Amino acid sequence: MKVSSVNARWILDSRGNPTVEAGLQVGRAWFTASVPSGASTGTHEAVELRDGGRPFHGKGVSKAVGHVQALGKSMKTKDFKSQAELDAFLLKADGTANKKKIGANALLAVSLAGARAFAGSKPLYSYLAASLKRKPLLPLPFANVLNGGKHAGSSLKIQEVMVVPTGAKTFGEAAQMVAETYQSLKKDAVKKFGAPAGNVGDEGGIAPDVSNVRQALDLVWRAVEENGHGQKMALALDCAASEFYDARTGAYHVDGKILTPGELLNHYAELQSQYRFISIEDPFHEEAFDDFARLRAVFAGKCQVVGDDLLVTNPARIDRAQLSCSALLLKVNQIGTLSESLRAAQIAESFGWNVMVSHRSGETEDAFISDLATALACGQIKLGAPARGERTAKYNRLLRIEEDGVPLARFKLP
Ligand code: 2PG
Ligand code: MG
Repeated sequence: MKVSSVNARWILDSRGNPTVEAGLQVGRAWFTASVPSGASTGTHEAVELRDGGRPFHGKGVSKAVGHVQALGKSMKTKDFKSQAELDAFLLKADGTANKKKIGANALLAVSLAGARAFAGSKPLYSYLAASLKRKPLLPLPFANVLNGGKHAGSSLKIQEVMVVPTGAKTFGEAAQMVAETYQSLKKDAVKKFGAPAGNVGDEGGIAPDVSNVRQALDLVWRAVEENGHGQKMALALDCAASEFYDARTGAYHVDGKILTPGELLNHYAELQSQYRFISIEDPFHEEAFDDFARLRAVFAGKCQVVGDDLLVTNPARIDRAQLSCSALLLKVNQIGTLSESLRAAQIAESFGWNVMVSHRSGETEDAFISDLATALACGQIKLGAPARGERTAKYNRLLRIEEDGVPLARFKLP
């Protein structure tokens, strides 16, 4: 791949903050990609370079954009043979362990645009699947229909209540089940809590002012059943527990209680036996490898334990967590290049874990992750509610991929 020109710009993300978009020109065609941004970020994520100062309340990305332009100059003398070669070039240019020199946001924009350039006129998912020697498979959506934590202004500490259409035969059916559930949920919440309960959080899920996760789960499950989907849908949680952990006392402030790690584990076990959720993400704070491992043992054969802030898509942390998790949450911007993200997935799979590709709470219209999850054939994608353009872009891309005859994954516990 000979790059003849590189450009970069800031664009707005779904929260109204600037983010990086890069474009690579190969021959006459331009290939672009943009970068998402988290709110409940893990301490060990690669550095998202922000300008600081007054513009955009410190969140400007003009330095990162400048770095892409500078990278572009040195890329023009090269002929990249593979994604691995491109990403190795990017990593060398940065040279730091956490990408603080050039910024993971700058590197990722180039890395993802590069993947599109390598794919050329082929659909991105089929190019990526071929390069991974995998048969494409559409992922099951993990749809965050009720937002809490840092993504909402309610009292709910648990960040995400998701529905998973485990019984769907096609992605179209899966998306329909999610959309029907979402509409009922909104109606029910407004009826029960008043009009503001229908307002949505950062990921498009409703954000009623419920004070504990039981109320949230009851509300969501009722909407599932109203549509007759009770046999074909399951629940899932992202606790994002670092956000309600008090490092000073070692306790968790959640669901109106102050709990020790052991009490929190019992709380989760009780909830799981009642609501049968099949996936729980970040149940403890981001350094709690041992508490994760305890929960994983308790939930074996019942519910996957997903590491997000604990793992930050980082091969070294995944290695350390072999007994702590049973699934990896894969976020490309946590690590900063596509090649490292793929390596993270491969390590997770070598442990027998599941892999869930994920969006961020701050997103753009770029649906790269839909192609990535399909190419990895990992079977799971987390993509928010079936509402708001930056979320529906991912659903809609998967609906279009389905027209190529790609089958839908079935849920399997690790
Ligand atoms: C998460 C994500 C995405 P954020 O915690 O899993 O749902 O949120 O992007 O804010 O980290
Ligand atoms: Mg998370």
